[in-house]
Amino acid sequence: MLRFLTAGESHGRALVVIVEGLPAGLPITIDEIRVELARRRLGYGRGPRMRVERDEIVVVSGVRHGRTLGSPVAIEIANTEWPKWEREMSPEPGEPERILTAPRPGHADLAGMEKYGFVDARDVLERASARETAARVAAGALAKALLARLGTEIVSHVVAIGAATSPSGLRPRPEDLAAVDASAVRCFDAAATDAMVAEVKAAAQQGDSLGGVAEVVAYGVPVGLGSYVQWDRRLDGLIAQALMSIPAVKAVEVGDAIAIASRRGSEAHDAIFWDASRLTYRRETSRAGGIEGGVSTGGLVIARAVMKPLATLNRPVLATVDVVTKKSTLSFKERTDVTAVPAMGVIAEAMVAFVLASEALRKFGGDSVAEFVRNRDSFVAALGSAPSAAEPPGTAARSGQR
Ligand code: EPS
Repeated sequence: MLRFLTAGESHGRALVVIVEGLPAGLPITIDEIRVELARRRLGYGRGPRMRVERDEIVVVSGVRHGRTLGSPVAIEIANTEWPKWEREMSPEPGEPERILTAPRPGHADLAGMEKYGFVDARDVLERASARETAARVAAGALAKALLARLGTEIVSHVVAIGAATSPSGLRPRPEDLAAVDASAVRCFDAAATDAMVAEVKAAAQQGDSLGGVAEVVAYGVPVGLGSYVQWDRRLDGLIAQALMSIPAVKAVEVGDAIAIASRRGSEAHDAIFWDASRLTYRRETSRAGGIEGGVSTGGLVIARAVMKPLATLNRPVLATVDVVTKKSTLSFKERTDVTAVPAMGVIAEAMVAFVLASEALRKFGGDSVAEFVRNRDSFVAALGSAPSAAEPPGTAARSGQR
């Protein structure tokens, strides 16, 4: 089983992630992790912290001479702003300099304060902050490295920020990722990039924030990941949970689900063809997002994460209540991003990578990467000789095929 746990507060000393269950012998470099973390900082509309903070990483365990050992991989990502926060965030007994008593509507502040019995919103926001996603992206870098052994590659791109959208159906391939990352908002279309930047500028001028949509596309996903046999093993369900867990994501779409809802069944599914030359089934559309019955079909896995506008505003206008005086007031003002949709796409890649890697390990198993890949190869080889319609079940063995 592959799993990861993160720890760390937004302005604490560091974030920590432990990834357990990776097979031994997986080549991984600190640079690969660093590159993914740097991608998460991209995007026009990010706040000032993205310019001052650096993601300094230390691989604490589980990797030796550029290969995993099969033991838990622990990674620490230092918060370089820590010296500024050391007093306010000290683990030693003491009092904060200032307490935040006017929770921000839409943020975890008030529900968290009531749930855990805090009067200082900082006790909530420090962990609820999306800073934690840096640790997820580090875990995702490991998952991507494992998937790369199977030839599985994952890309994301921004398809909407505010009212600006990219042309529908436009879908970057792995070789396009550098071009996507070069767009100011990680959008694959130049005109849409300009429109999105204009949206962000306009919102920024008014001290407001924006949401949007990022699409994740996974290429080369093996057939057979996930299962219909139990509710919590469906691949689309696992992907939806993983994406929905990203802060501010409030909806997830797999394939063309929303458009399909208003179509007839005859227009909603992906017809199946047999490719005799490659001994494989083929679908010419990917309306189901590469998942049928909770199982990957071998086609493109496509999911979209929908992000609400960030709850922290540079010009707080939403009414709230001071939790001490119970008087109406405006929420406290924090330094913030105008939008984080471009970064959310990178985090969504990491989350989808983690789910796919975890399900691939469940399907193929193996304590070393070599064993894992061998198991996949033997599964795929058997698929090619699986009984076809021309050869009903039971005849394959007789004809000498296995
Ligand atoms: C965040 C608020 C901002 C973002 C932060 C997430 O932080 P601060 O309040 O310190 O300015 O910059 O994101 C990150 C630090 C990061 O690395 O992504 C929030 O409230 O979620």
